[in-house]
Amino acid sequence: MAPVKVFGSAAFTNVARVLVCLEEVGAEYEIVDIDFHIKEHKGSEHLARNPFGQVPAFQDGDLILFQSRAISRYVLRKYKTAGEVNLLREGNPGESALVDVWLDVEALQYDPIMNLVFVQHRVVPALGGTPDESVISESVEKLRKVLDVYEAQLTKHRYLAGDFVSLVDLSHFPETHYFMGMPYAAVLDSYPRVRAWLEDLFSRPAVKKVVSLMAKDFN
Ligand SMILES: N[C@@H](CCC(=O)N[C@@H](CS)C(=O)NCC(=O)O)C(=O)O
Repeated sequence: MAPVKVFGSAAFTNVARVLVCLEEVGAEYEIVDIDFHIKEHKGSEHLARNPFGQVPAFQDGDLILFQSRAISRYVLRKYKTAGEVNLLREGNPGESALVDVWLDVEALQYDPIMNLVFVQHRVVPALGGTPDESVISESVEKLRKVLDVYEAQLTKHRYLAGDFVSLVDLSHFPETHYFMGMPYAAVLDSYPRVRAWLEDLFSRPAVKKVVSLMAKDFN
């Protein structure tokens, strides 16, 4: 069977989210780079895969998908029987609902804040601009409020959705990986449970593998 294809390089956080799921389940996959310098992501071939002209896109035979969290769910469902991995907790309606809840928290509360900081700290200077420090400090304040909630949840449970690792935890790693390399990462020191959770997350072989792919692509 031909390996599934992921369109977009690992350095993009939304691509890395899909890759870590593929690594967790041990699926064979091929990364197809999309050249942003020549605006390949806005070309008709890529728009047929992702009508918003973004990465990732994903192909499994005739099936084409976009939206990293939807692709991640597909990957985890498709390969669920291949091993012990049960990162969606399907089969247990309560646990899988908690995975949905906390995945929404990641997508709607955590990720937008992290993305604002990333854009100001890394993207704006790379494009020759000056980061807007007020956007960064407002974002870090908002992040503290989210981390207060995470710290409370991780005091009750080992992982965000409960006492089981899930897509929720994995989904946090790409933006957090970049954030941890920034000066603002010191904010995490006020949250010992969050720190311990991140240590656990970043010790996973699948996460380590994708971190190495991200570093290769970023330079
Ligand atoms: N919600 C989408 C977001 C995808 C997204 O924002 N991708 C970025 C790269 S991480 C992108 O392609 N940006 C280029 C653009 O928006 O033109 C997902 O989860 O896949």
